[in-house]
Amino acid sequence: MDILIINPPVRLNDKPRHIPHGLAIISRLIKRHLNIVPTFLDINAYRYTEDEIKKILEAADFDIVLIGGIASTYGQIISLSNLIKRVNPDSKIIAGGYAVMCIPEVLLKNSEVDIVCTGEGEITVIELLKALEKDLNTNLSGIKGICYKTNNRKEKIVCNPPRTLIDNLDEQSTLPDYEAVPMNIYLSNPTVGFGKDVDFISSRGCPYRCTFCYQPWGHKPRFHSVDFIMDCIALLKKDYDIDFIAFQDDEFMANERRVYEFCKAKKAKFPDLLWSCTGRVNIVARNEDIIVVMKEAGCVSISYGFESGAQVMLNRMRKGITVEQIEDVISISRKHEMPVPASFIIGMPGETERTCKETLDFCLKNNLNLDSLMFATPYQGSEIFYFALKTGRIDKNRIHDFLLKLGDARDFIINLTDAFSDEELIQKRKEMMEVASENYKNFITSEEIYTKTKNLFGPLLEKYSLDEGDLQHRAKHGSMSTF
Ligand code: B12
Ligand code: SF4
Repeated sequence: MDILIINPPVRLNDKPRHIPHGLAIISRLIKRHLNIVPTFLDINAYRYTEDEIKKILEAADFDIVLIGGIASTYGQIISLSNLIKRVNPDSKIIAGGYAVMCIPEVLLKNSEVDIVCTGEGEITVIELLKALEKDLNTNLSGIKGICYKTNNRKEKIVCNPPRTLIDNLDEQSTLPDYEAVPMNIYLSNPTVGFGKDVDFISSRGCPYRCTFCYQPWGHKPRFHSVDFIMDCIALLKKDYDIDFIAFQDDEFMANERRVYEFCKAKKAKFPDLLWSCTGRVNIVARNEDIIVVMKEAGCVSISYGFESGAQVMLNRMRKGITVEQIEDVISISRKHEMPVPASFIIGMPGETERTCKETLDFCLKNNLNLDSLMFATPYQGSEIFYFALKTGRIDKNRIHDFLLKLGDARDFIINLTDAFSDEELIQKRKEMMEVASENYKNFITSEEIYTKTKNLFGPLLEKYSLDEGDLQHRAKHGSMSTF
């Protein structure tokens, strides 16, 4: 059985920076459990043209194609699946990942995809492939966690019961198949750090319930053990000589005890490796010690979602933090010379002129720029997605058309407020960003930013330089320059 795994492009206006973890995990498991070496077509890394993709598809007659990605890859999954069926009409296309798992029927009705994985892939994909290996048209009714077309008909879609989440990530999942993806490309385009910077996911799920966030992995986070993470770092050091590891977990700090354990082990085993992670305001605000320990263990950046400077908006988003806690985190970070990479959201339901002013005033008071001010975007599966459906902002009969528009949250696609017109909201964001940026420039000079960055990154800063694309990426997404 010939299997093709496709990683569709993400953020075409930027370089490829992020390993496709989900697909690479699946690749390793296929090798392990089916003894098949799948072909990995990383369109995101290589940015192939349609003609090139067509030639690759024509050169081999794949039986199974696996494709998946984050929210904004919905349109790519559809156009690629149409192309695959034109070239290999008998192949079976299986899709998964955030883009499709919560809207399987919409995808199946509007594309050539045959089967959608509606949850974690580890167990489902292997069971499914074992069944299809015997017969591509086998009966799939016994396989949990999938929706599929019966008799290749879009109007005959069946959804089997969901699969429960795996409970032991170390045992039931695995590290990504680094050999399958072009690590040279990913490692030469850093996300947060300098040098050979790799991203890593060490847990799944998040205890919080922010209304703009899709959280299919539950509110009881599951963690890889510290031993597992250390083994992975050892492998990444040995095989790729990495300089930096960026933890992209939903909430890396969800278990503070694990953070301490990780810092201890990391400091002892890989003292020179620098790292960054996701964090949460309420945790750092009440536990200053954790930032000290993390910094001592080589952490150079904790990224936070501040989201708003208006308490009423934080409450509406169910963010579970206060404006005072955010201020505490800013002063704690500055005290310990850590950057403050924070992102904000404009245009959540209930946003008004007044709440925007409160956010801007908050940034001016606390000397923050607003480089990462995102439009509230109802990505599939989030609570605001269902709000947009309920209020008719997304037509329930045209969900597919809406999903095709999804991209970066810097691009306006929908208005969830009652107080602003579309144009007013776009203009408001622009004004807020400009005023905050002017103020920030008066607060800190670029020389001071360089000195602070150098204190954190040490020799790495001299060993590697960032090109214009990296600097722009950092200013937009990493905010490493916000001290
Ligand atoms: C890294 C990351 C990115 C990277 C890109 C990653 C990539 N290579 O594609 C970058 C930084 C570019 C990014 C950007 C954005 N991201 Co992002 N990102 C993530 C992050 C942190 C990790 C993704 C990941 O690797 N997860 C780990 C793997 C193991 O999980 P997985 O991919 O889901 O895979 C499992 C299953 O889904 C399944 N599976 C996956 N693929 C397939 C395929 C098949 C065939 C099958 C059968 C199964 C299967 O099996 C896997 C193992 O169980 C997640 C949050 C998180 N911690 O997961 C957010 C997340 C995916 N991003 C999200 C969003 C909203 C965005 C943005 C739109 C935000 C923005 N500010 O603009 C942008 C999109 C930009 C653009 N223009 O496209 C949301 C998506 C919500 C949604 N409804 O889809 C998430 C979930 C964060 C959140 N909780 O809100 N992101
Ligand atoms: S935004 Fe962050 S803290 Fe909120 S639910 Fe999502 S992962 Fe958790």
